[in-house]
Amino acid sequence: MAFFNGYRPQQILGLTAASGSTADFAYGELGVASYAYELGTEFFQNCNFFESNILEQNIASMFYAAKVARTPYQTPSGPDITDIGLPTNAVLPGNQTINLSLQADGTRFSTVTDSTSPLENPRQVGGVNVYFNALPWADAATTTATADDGAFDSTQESASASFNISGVGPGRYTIFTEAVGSDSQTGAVSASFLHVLDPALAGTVSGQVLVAGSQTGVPDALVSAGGFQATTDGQGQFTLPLPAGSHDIMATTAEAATPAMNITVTAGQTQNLNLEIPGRCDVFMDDMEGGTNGWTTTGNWALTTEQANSPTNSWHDSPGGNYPDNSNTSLISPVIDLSQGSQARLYFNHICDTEDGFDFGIVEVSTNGSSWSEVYRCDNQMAWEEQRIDVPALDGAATAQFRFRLSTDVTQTDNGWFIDDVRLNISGAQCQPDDLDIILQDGFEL
Ligand SMILES: [Ca+2]
Ligand SMILES: [Ca+2]
Ligand SMILES: [Ca+2]
Ligand SMILES: [Ca+2]
Repeated sequence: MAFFNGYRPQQILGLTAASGSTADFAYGELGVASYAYELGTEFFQNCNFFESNILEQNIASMFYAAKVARTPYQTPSGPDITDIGLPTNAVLPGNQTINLSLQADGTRFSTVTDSTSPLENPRQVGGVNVYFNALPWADAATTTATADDGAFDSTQESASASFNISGVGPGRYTIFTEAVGSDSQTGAVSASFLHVLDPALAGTVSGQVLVAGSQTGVPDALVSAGGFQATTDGQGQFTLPLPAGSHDIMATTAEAATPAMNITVTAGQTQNLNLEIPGRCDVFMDDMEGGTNGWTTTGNWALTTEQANSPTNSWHDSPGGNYPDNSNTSLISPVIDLSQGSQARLYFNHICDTEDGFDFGIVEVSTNGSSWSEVYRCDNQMAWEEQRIDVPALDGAATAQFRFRLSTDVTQTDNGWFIDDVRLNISGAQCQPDDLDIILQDGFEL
């Protein structure tokens, strides 16, 4: 569970003695394995901060806790299935093969209880099993996957499995899959739906996902309508059977999304649909090597060569020493026009060398230069790291700004906050297809 949120796993006594808690009751009276997540940075957390930071950091861990609840002391040491690839989760009935591509990962298990040390004790993946519409422990028929590189002999493996659905009638089915360690310990069960549609009541949408304004197909894009979805192939092509009727269809990549509204699907017919994905572009970018570049500051913020992510400069709140107590100083971005921008996202690299739990680096955004909303905070982070923060509050803002504010308490100081390689990245009409900086998805650049 700690793999997902980076929190430190420990007995509750390691933090504070708390007898009579719900953990005591659940374990003592009911024998239920019991955990508490100590969430957040304050007892009364700001709701926006909770939703944009704490929830995002923890939801995957909580899903995992639910997935291993049946055998919580055993299952987590087995390898996990990290991806179930299905070309489409909706098909028409018939004698056909369903192909799955699966990723298994044994590196998430660790006995390290110190959140800053590397994980250790990875588990070797010994196999991957697939079960059609039955849980593994329900005497289900097993389909054994094969390792894509020929052998299950390492801690991370790609595997493929296929099974035939001849004779399977219309309905919604569940494909369960689990990885097995080389020590025979099975990991958490993961699942995906397979919809077998009634051919008398279903049609098909088929087409291509393209980079806007081009003929370039987008591979591995998700095309979805409600719970029905297909993934594009290497040329951006997809085929998605859907129930007859009107559908809002969405094409999504890691970086952008585009809808096609009110598409009518007619039973027994195939309809062509191409979807154009808008590009993304940087509207602001600074590696701190070209002077102040429109930034303004309060307090002692200055360009420094003490530390840098890109050689040789970064911004720093307190050059030449530690920050003072009771600091409240900011590095403020220039005003940026995002009136035609959407899905705004802020990237920056930083060292946040502050007193753990008491002094904070805080990122805030504003659309008017006077009221600011917190979107991120850090403390006690001693090495350079890149942060990516979705900042939807800036979408469409004609006068968008963000700032890095150092806030410290009454005692104990540290070196402070270093900021480098900042960029503000958006989607939407502001990014024209002929823009040289369009980035469609990681590793795919025009
Ligand atoms: Ca292998
Ligand atoms: Ca730099
Ligand atoms: Ca302090
Ligand atoms: Ca300093």
